[in-house]
Amino acid sequence: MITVLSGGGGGVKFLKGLAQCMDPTQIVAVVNTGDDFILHGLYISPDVDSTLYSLSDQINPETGWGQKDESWRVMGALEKLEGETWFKLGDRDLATHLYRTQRLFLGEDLAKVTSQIAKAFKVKVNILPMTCDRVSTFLQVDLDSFDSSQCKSDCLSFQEYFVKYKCNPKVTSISFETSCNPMPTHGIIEALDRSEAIIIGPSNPFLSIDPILSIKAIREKLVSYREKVIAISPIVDGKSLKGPLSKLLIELGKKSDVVSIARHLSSVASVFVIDSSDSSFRKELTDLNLAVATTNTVMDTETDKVAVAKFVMTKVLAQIGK
Ligand code: FO1
Repeated sequence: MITVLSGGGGGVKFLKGLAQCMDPTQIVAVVNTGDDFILHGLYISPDVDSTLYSLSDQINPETGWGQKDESWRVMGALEKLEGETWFKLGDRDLATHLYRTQRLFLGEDLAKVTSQIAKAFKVKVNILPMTCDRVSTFLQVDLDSFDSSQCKSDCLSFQEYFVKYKCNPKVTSISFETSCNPMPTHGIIEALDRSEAIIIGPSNPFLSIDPILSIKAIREKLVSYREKVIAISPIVDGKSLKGPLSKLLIELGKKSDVVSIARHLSSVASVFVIDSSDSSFRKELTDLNLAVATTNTVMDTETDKVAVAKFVMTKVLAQIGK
């Protein structure tokens, strides 16, 4: 069994490759829900949905989110009503949010609803939302750094920061808000115990992985299993391929390079997979008590995804004696 910690984007690409090079029923994906929010009264879980859609070949390849062959009639009608259309929900995608919201309303938890959607989409990987409790990512931002005339507060929800303000605000800090002591979804701790390796996918460590690690029981398990935790770098040649990671690193006072990412994850991971273009940082990474494996980590095509997964499952697992 292999457990992968993932957000949307790079983590999902890695999972797609992994599902093609091992028995997918032996993969557990622990997915970030810090981006979840309620809009139009609907519960939306973007990273869970990107994982479901990608593993069932339904993802929109152009955007990397939402479903392929989508239509936008509801958004068009909503625009006419001058409703909120900054977060685009396609007609087919809306069915997922309607279904999830209704099941949650009837008392089922997020994990159960996710497994029902996975079954309908014929996804064999076990997708577990990191928690069924609410944990929400918030970003403290500098209001002078962007057009904030419509902005009511300097504390933005993840989707306001990411989609509404297009990652333009300068971030000063990130927090994970919850009203309880969030518990890992049932099955996560057992999966971490039983897994040959735990892989931190190439997702944004601050926005996608940290929310998962904010759940005390998960972080503690990773620290105790550090020897079998492998992190894949989301940085290639000193930059993030997509998304605000590079900009965020600078805003948080760090350098945009693999060393900053490694430093951030070195308490929970012992092996770091980096792109060949960053191999000159090997010495700095080994000084952080990390074993380093180098390959091409860019996953543009299905072949690339499988190649990265195969590299991790053969060379890297051998490196940790599995
Ligand atoms: N991202 C955007 O940049 N613009 C959107 O309008 C948008 C809509 C959307 C709808 C459903 C969904 O599951 C994801 C959506 N995303 C959109 C992506 C989402 O904001 C991010 O991918 C994740 O939250 C970050 O991993």
